[in-house]
Amino acid sequence: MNNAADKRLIIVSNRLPISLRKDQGRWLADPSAGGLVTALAPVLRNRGGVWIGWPGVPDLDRARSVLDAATRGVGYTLVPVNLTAEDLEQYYYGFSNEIIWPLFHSLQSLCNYDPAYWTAYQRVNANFAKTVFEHARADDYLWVNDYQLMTLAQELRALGCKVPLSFFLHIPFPPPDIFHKLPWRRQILESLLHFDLVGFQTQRHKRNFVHCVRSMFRDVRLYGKGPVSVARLNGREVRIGYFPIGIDYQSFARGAMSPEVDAESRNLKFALRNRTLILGIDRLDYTKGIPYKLDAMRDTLIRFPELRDKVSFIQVVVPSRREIPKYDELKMEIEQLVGEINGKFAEPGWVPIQYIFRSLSRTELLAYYRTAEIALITPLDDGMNLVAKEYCACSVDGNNVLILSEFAGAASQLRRGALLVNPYNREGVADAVYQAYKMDLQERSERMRRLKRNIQHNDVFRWVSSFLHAGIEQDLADFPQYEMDSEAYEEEFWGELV
Ligand code: GDG
Repeated sequence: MNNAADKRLIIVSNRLPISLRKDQGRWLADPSAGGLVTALAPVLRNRGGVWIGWPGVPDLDRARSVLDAATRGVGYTLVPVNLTAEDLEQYYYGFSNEIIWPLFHSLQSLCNYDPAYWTAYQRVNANFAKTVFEHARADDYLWVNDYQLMTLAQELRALGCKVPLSFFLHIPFPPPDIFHKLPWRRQILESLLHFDLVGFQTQRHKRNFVHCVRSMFRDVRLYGKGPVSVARLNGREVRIGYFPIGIDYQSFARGAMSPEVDAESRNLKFALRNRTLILGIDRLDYTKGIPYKLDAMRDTLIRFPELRDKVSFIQVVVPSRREIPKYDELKMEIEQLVGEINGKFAEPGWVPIQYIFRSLSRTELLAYYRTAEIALITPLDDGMNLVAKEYCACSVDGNNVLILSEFAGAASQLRRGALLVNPYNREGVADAVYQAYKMDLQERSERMRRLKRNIQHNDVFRWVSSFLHAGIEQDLADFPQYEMDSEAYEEEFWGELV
């Protein structure tokens, strides 16, 4: 492998980092503003880079000229991959989101193992591989993102691609008892082992992957401790590591102090009549545990009646994947529960749960983060959960309380500052809400100080450089160690290291 600085970077993800829309018959491209793009854009610009993915519209030919213009705007090349309506239905909604998504979040009973989905998944990964191969040069470094593209390396190797290939999984990797339910388990593992580096969010997910590999490939040999290990199999070496994704801390911290957010936050406080705001923000997704959270809020109001009329719980649900029937059923379940709880507890001038079903503007989002005294983030399973980190970065007063599911990847990093809960334990969550409500200022400030320090230090820029370093550098002894709470916690909580 060459020096890291020599290599042009090619990022591959299901979606390009832009969203296309039609305005009065004309296509327009808006750049995405997520943390991943913010962190990767400067690297792509400095090294010269390419981002390959689906532009988000089925009609590729007409969108092509817009992409060329967007490429000039972002400073690196955007290369589209076409997806037909059938591809979208079977590869994206089907295999990726009706099989891998629930299975990898350990919700295997929600999987729909339709064999046609697998065929489509392989076909689309092969299409992606063709486009990548056309654009890759011998001295490139390729970074593939996420569960939609797990068989890409195998397809690229079959085409004769020799460039170093890295893969990062943003969602959890399940333990063997769950993973083995997948009818195509061997093919997926074999494909992943064609990458040179396979990265996970946490040590636990890395360990699950290693256990699955060991259980299926008896002659694999594993070396090394710490964030990155090496697997030797069939004469090849694959690095396997964990790299907890971070946020662009400064942009959230500064944004939360901006005059617009300040004004919005004041309005919000006024509207809530200074009641304690408990905030939940989640995509509409069954992994986020929203109905369990609502049950816990009901339990809170029953067991701790002194909180009635003293707290307002705002649950923002951001629309997502409405094409999948399970998501629509979930929306109805949430709305019914909100109705039931409000019907039972509301009083003149106070409604316990305010439910918002739409995407917030960035100013609104930051104002909610800043204003909420307590955040209640209780996914049933989550790769990381960036909302938890963003909430802390926006804590301008520095005394807000984060209640976090122990099954969010972020929990291993944030356990010392957050109140960790089991989202299935309704009473435990209610106790944590009460504890947060009662917590004195000194404890709140101390906890938030720890959280902010950790999140600021392990930001998204550090994530990008550590992942690139692990994929490109020869010597793993040079690998920067994460300064995290996680190691001891995961050892003790989730068993022995690999
Ligand atoms: C996957 C993994 C992993 C949310 N509501 C609004 C809004 N958001 C933004 C947040 C945050 C992002 O969406 C959500 O990120 P999460 O990490 O919480 O969740 P997933 O979308 O499921 O992401 C996850 C992540 O990948 C990264 O590796 O952490 O585990 O599942 O950035 O700010 N943004 C705006 N309005 C909203 O209403 N503008």
